[in-house]
Amino acid sequence: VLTACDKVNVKAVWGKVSGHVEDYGAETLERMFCVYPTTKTYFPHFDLHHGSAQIRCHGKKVLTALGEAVAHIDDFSSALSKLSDLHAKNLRVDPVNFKLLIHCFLVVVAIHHPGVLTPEVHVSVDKFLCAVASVLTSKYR
Ligand code: ZNH
Repeated sequence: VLTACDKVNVKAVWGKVSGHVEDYGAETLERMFCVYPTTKTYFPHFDLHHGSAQIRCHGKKVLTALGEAVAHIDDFSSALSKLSDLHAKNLRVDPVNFKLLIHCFLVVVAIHHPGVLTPEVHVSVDKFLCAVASVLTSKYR
């Protein structure tokens, strides 16, 4: 459960991210595909080379969706309901992959904003992202 303090921390971090959703989204995906190559199996139809327009576009979509969740932080499961249906019914992404994406995103934030992810803030953002992932994987069965 996110505390009031977690919510403040998540919103503060999002304030740093929101102006860079395409860049940070693309970096997150590129890092995930490089470090955890099995994640590439979900994107056989994508050009996965550095600078790929498809990666940039998809990265922007993913981070924009996270931004929606931040904007509705008190009720993000309804805000993400359609996306949850899509991941459960069409995409069927193995839940382990969400951890990998979350990790890569945190690394990208830490690189661009050293000092922002204090241990306390890191915990809050990780809690939030894990909660989002559990919504996106909640309709699998
Ligand atoms: Zn996902 C899609 C979000 C995770 C895989 N996604 C998607 C989209 C979005 C998202 C927004 C778009 C939709 C439409 O179009 O409508 N994701 C997301 C988020 C997350 C995720 C927020 C976390 C947190 N995913 C994920 C993972 C994976 C994935 C982990 C694997 C690895 N997705 C995916 C795919 C798709 C998507 C494959 C489809 C793409 C295309 O375009 O085709």
